[in-house]
Amino acid sequence: FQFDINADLQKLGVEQENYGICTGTKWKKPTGNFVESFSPSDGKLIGGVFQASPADFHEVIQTAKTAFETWRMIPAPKRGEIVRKIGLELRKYKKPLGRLVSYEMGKILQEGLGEVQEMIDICDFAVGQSRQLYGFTMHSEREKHRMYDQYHPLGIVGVVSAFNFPVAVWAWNAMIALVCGDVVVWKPSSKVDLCAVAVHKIIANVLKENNVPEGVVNLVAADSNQFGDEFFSNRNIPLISFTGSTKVGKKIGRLVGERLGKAILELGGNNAIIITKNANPEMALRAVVFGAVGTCGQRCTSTRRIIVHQSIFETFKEKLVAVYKQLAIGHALDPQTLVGPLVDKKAVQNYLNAIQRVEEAGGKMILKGEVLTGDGFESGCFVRPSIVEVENHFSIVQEETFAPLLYMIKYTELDEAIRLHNAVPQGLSSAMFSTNLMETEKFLSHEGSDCGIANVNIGTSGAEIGGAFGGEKETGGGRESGSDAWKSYMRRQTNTINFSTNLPLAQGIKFEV
Ligand code: UN1
Repeated sequence: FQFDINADLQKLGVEQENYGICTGTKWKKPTGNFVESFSPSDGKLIGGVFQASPADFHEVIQTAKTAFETWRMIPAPKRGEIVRKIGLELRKYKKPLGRLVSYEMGKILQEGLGEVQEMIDICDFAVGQSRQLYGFTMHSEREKHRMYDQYHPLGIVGVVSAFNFPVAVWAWNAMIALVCGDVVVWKPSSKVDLCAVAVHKIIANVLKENNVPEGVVNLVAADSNQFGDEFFSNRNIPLISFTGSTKVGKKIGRLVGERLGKAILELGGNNAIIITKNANPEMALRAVVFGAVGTCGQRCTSTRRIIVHQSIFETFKEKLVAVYKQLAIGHALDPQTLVGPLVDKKAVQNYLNAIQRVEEAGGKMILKGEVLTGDGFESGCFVRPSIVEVENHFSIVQEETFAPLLYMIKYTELDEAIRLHNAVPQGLSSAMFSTNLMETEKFLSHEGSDCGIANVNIGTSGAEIGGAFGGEKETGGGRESGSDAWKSYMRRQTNTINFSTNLPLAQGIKFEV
C-alpha cells in the first residue's frame, strides 16, 4: 500500500510548524511550548504545534465574547447556512482529513473516513435544526394572557475533546452550538493537535467568504495540565462540553459546579453485550469483534465485556478465538488492516498493566495480548488483543481500560445477566443479541439496561449522529449530537404576555391596592 501524507498535509494547509491559536480566519503565534506529533503507525514525526499560554487563552476568550454579541443576533437559519457551507467544504477534504486522522491517531483508514463522514452528517443535521429551535406554547390560567417558552443562545461553549475522535466530537458540539447562536472555543487533545489545525484551515475558507466575525469559531491548542483549571473555572464560559476520562470528568464537574456553570460530560464507558441462547451467533460474533478490537479498543463505546449464556459460552469462545487469531494488525493506512496501533506507548503500558492486574485477580487468560515487534511494528504501539474469562466484580473489570481487552462472563438466568450488566460504575452503551422478544424487551425496559445507549442486535459502538449520545452514572449524564441535545446549548426562557387591561394574579391571589 502507498500513501503520501505530505501531499495530504499540503492539501490541508498543515505545515511542519503550526500555530495552535485561531479565531476563525486569523492565526496567532502562541507563546506556549512547541509540541511535536508522531504517528503511532510508523513512529515518524508529522509536524508540530505551538501551544497557547494562559495569556493567549484569555485573549481568545475576549475575542469570542465580543463575537458572541454579533453572532447571537444573526437569524438561526442564516447561521445554519454557514454550517451548510462548512459541510460542503468538509466533503471536499474528506479523504486527506480522514487520512490525517488515521495517521496521527492510529485508527484505520475506514474509521478515519467514517469520522469525517460524521462531521458532514452533523452539519446536515444542524442545518435542519437551525429552523427547529422549538419551544412550547402553554395556555395561561389568566384571561387574555399568552405563555410560551423560547430558547436563547448561551454564549461561549468550551469544547474539550479526546484523542480517540480527533475531529468528530468537536463537530457534534460545534455545529449544534453554532446554529444555536453560541460561539465555540475548542481545546483538542494534545495528542492530535494537527487534526484540529487541519479542521480550522478547512473551515477558514467558509468563514472568510461569509464574513463570519473573528471569535465565532476558535481553536486553542494547549496543555490541559497547564491551565485546564482556568478554562473550566472561567465564568465567561457558560457551557463546557468535555469528552474524556471519568477521573478528569469528576474534577471538571467540580470546577464547573462550583461556579454553577453547565457541563456536558461524556466520560468513560464499560460497555457490555449480553448474548443469549436465542442470539444469531454470526451477527453477535461480528458485533463483538468490531466493538472490542475496532479502533484498537479506544472508543468510549468499545465493547469491554460480553455476558454469554452458559449453553453457548464454549462454542462462542472458540469462534471468537479463531477470528482473533486472524485479525490483520498493522499500519492504520494499510487497507488490509483491521486493528491499528494504540495511540502511544503510554497507552501500551496501560494495556500491559491491565493484563497483569486481571491475571493477578484470577482471570483466565483465553488469548493473552502482547506488544508486537519486528517488521512494521517499529513504533512500539502495536499490540495483540486479549480475551479473558473473568468475574464481573474484579476491580480491574470495574474500570475502563482503553485498549483491546475483552472480558467474557458466563450467565445462567437472564435476570442475572442484566444484574451483572448493570453492576459497573459506568453507563454509556449496551447491547443484547437475541431474537426473543421477551428477552429484548426486558433488556430495554425499566428493569433492563441502565445505560444511555441500549441496542438490540447491533453492537455497542458506532452510534449514529441522529440520536442523543451519552451515558448515565460515571459516564457523566451528558447528551450531545442528535435528538434534542441542542437544548443543552441554549438557555430557556418562559414568557408570559398580558394583552388585557387588567392585572390578574396567578394562583387566584387577590391583592388590591
Ligand atoms: C467516543 O468514543 O468518544 O458510537 C465516541 C461510536 C461513535 C462515537 C464514539 N459514534 O462509536
